[in-house]
Amino acid sequence: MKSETPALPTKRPASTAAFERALRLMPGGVNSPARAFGAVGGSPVFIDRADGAYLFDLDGNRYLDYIGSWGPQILGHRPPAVVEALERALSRGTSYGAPTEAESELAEQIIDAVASIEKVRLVSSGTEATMSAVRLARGFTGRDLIIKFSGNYHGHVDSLLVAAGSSAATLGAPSSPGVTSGTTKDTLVLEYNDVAELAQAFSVHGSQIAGVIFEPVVGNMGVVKPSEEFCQSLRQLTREHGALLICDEVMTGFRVAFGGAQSLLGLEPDLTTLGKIVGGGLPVGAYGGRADVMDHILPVGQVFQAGTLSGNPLATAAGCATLKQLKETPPYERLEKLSARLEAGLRKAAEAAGVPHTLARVGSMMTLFFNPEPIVSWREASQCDTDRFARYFCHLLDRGIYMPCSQYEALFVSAAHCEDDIDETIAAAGEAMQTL
Ligand code: KE4
Repeated sequence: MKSETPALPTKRPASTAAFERALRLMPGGVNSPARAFGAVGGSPVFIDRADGAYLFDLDGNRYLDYIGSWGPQILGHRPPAVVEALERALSRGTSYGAPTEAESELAEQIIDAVASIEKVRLVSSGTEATMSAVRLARGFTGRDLIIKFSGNYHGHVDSLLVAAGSSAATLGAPSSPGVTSGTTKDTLVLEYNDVAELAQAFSVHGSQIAGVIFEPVVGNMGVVKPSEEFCQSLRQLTREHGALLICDEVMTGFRVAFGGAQSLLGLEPDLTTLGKIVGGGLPVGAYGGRADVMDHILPVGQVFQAGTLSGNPLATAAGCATLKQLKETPPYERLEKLSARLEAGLRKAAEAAGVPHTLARVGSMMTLFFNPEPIVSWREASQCDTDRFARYFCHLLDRGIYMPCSQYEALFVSAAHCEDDIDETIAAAGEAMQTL
């Protein structure tokens, strides 16, 4: 139901004061650089609470939320079923360091949803999931080389923090200091969608490649879709050379479809990594895939991975409730309608203002690029007009529309958004475009 149109947010004195305090305590005043507003300027908005499609800051301003916690909140904030599940779990305790049925429940839901996953291990973040999957690929194959792609972000894993996307690209640290050459010598970085380069890499290094990790729909250089030929080559070349194909679905899992991007692409990877939605807004990551590969993980096999809070009772309760709701009342058709409406409106707004742009969307994740070229890899994504993006972002924020604060991120529509919210966003974007 549409609430009253928010008054334009005044300046955000309470957030500004909170940021000044945070700056004295934490690097950049944040616990993840993606939140630092580094690419858009000004002080980050400090959130007091959230509900449905909305965020509310310390100054009481209301924002339509298109970050959704960077993906997890596909149902919107505080969905009743998730809140109730958390309250029930909390009444029984918070963490035991011993197995619980909830972990088996969540594992079963993941295995049921993602056809290529026969066994799964729960961890506490997407980074842990990708780090573990890469270690497993190396342990299973006995090989060292891992291929990743520029602009793909797989969390802050040392060996994968090379030409990384998301906030690493946003803040100019795609290859981070502190990651040694010894760590990254076994990481080959190729261009996304470049089939010839991929084939060349396998012709030269094929017998040393443990695995290829990629985003099956990229969210971390903005949204970039894989070509059909690229997907086919990834699967064929890895299979031919005995390397594992790792689909990093931390963002796309349960987002673009209940079975993830792989279900849309008709792809059967050897391993899949998950996060975000699978925890319903609480810390859950997961990696899973072929049972013969997963059984190389300790204590069955010899590849080590562990975690104090892996499968945490509160986090698994939120994850189980979220996946249960996504399965029983799938929001995907509604998300497609709302997202298509938003896409059409943003395109029209940019065209009306004569702003050079392209827009890429898969389901309820999309990116408006301030670049007229079709974006198929980091080569094009890195040429976007990020200054223009920053002005666009700030204009929308001042009108109560909270977009991801980087050109190299996806926006997310949630099941809590309604047509009026979309139309309000389009109107504000139309205004913003005229000022760019
Ligand atoms: P986390 O460790 O942040 O849970 O997951 C890392 C990760 C792995 N793989 C993919 C495809 C991802 O998108 C991510 C994390 N995504 C970013 C946003 N693009 C998280 C936001 C942040 O870093 O604060």
